[in-house]
Amino acid sequence: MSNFKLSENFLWGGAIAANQAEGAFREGGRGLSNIDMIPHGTQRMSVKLGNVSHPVLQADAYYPSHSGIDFYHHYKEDIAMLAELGLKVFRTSISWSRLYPNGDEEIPNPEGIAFYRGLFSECRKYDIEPLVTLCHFDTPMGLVETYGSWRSRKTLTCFLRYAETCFREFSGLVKYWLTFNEINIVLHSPFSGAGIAFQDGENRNQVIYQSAHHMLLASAMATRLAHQYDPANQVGCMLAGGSFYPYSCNPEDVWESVKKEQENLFFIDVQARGHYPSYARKMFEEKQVQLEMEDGDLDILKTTVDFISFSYYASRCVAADMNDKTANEGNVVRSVKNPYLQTSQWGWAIDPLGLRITMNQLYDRYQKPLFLVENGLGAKDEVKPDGSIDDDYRIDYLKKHVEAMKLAVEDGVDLMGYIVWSCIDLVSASTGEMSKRYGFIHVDKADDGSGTYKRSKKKSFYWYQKVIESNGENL
Ligand code: BGP
Repeated sequence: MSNFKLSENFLWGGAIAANQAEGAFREGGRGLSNIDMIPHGTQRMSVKLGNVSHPVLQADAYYPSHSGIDFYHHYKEDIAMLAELGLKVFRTSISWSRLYPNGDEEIPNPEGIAFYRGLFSECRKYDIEPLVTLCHFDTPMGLVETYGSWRSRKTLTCFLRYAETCFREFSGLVKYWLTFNEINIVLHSPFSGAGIAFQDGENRNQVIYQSAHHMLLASAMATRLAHQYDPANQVGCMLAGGSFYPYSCNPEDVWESVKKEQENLFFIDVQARGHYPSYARKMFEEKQVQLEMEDGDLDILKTTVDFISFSYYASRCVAADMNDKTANEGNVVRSVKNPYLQTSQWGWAIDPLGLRITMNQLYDRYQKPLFLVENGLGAKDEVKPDGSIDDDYRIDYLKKHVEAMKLAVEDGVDLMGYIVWSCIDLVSASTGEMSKRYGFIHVDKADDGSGTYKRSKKKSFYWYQKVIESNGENL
């Protein structure tokens, strides 16, 4: 156990995302987003991965994002509870289609702006700093259908209009921004990650990396705009983190882990360093990708982010021959089972030391402040007859990860803050379930959508309250 003390202005936080929490999918003038098209159940994966070329809403399917946890109507009550929890920072995202219902309008929807003004003002009322992601997996369906989402530069133009609206309208209320949540997830889950639905016969790598090029341009241009609007604005990129371990010390396995690490960090390399990495040429050649660029694109990419944010749930493990190993099921990033690690009920490896490793590696590579904006345990909770929830397993997971995080800071990593996913139960991004719960606050809603949406505090709520109060001393 470390005696090291975190700085007094360390940002302890909790996170949610619009698409998993707000619900009210057709209220306040909001348009449909890609996530609204992803059903719960057997069809989920094919839509999510982009294998359905033109997803449409089916009358007999259940779509968890349509109701979320109804944060849209509960936000005042929720923020009051988060203030009681002691949060210094609250991470959420803006639903793009609430501001631009189709995505390509000239003028934003005033009701959408009013909603987020209300939300961010509510945070400020309690001295909670909002950390806002512009695009947490949701892209307006209008842009998906009309332009093929990020494969078109038209989407980049629309995104910049949207980003500028956010910087203008929420100026003075928000100063910490993230451009794209887990930008590298576009490789693994293209439709949920970036609204990319494949058409027959396409070179999928070409589509993904061309779209990524547009997203990287969008991120750099939005960063520049944010700084122009207000020099106090700080903008980060966001990585689905977790180092890739080699399965063994066989150099073939080690080389595989180097390649996977590069593939994973490719996007952040551009956002943090301002240019395509040295390994990009060979990687594109192998994947038969030929990027279309316009004059000036490489200059645009030179605007880099202020900080590197990342999520950490688990480390990954890879081998040269993945086929003769047991796969680590349940995670969108392909990984083999690490024989040294236990897994969660959803098969995600539990590896607190992996957090220290990941943080050291990221900081060594980029030398920019890090911000851990998602860490937590998805688990089934039991509500006892008296209404209490004893989630000691969640406390145990978080305690070990906070300890590892503190050790990494002691190692010399510059870390702005630690944010738990999620402060309130919400819809799982991967499975669409409610029963994969992460929160300190329980929400009475089941996988089929039934429930009262009533909020109640779990045991972990009181634990995290003490952690924040003691600035990470009382674990
Ligand atoms: C990250 C996403 C979040 C969140 C989290 C937990 O990938 O940024 O949106 O959902 O993972 O994953 P899941 O909900 O699939 O358990």
